[in-house]
Amino acid sequence: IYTILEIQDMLREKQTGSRFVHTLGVQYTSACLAMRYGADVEKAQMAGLLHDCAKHMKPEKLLEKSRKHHLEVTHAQERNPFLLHGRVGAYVARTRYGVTDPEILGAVEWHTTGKPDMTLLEKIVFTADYIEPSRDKAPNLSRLRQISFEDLDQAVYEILAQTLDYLKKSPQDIDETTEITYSYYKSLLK
Ligand code: DGI
Ligand code: FE
Ligand code: FE
Ligand code: FE
Repeated sequence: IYTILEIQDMLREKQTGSRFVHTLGVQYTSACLAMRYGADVEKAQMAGLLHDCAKHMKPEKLLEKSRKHHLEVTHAQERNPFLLHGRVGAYVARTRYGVTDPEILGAVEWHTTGKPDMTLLEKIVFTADYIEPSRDKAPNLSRLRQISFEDLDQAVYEILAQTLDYLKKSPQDIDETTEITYSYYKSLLK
C-alpha cells in the first residue's frame, strides 16, 4: 500500500511532463469536486492521480494486457485500443499500485466513456479529467467549469455532448458505452 506522494513519484517516472501536469490537475480538481459534493476527498485524489496510469502504454500493449488478464474488449476498443487505458488502468492500479477500493478502481475504469448511473466518485473523476486547469482545448470551458461545481450531472451530460460532437466531426469510432452514457444523462436533464 502506497501513499499519494509515493504514487506521484512513481507516475512522474512513467509520464511525460505535460501528462504528469494533467495527472496532478485531475488529482486536485477531483479533490475540489469531492469537497463540493461531499465525496471522500482522499479517495477522489487517489482516483484522479491514477486515472491515466495506463495511458503511456502502446496500443499493442493495451490489447495484450486486456487479453492476458481477461478484461472485456469491445469492438470500438479493438479498433481504438487507447479506449482501453481506463480498464487496463484499473487493473494496473490494483496490481501495481496496490489499490483495493472498488470505488477508486471504478472511477479509473470508466473515466473515458463514462457509464450510465455512475457513482459520485466516477462522475467526479470523469468531470475533473475534462475541466482540470491544464486542459484548454474544449469549447466553453470556463462556463463548463462553473457548471461542474453547480450541477455535476449537467456537467457530465455537456461533456458527453461535446465529446460526441467532436468524434462525429473527425469522424472516429464511437464506443457504444459513450452513446449509452450520453442518452442516460440526457434523460436526467431538468
Ligand atoms: O486520457 P485523457 O486524454 O486525459 O482523457 P480521456 O481518457 O477522457 O480520453 C479523451 C479522448 O477520448 C478524447 O479525445 C475523446 C476520446 N473518446 C471518448 N469516447 C470515445 C473517444 N474516442 C473514440 N474513438 N470513441 C469513443 O467512444
Ligand atoms: Fe484518460
Ligand atoms: Fe475524459
Ligand atoms: Fe486524463
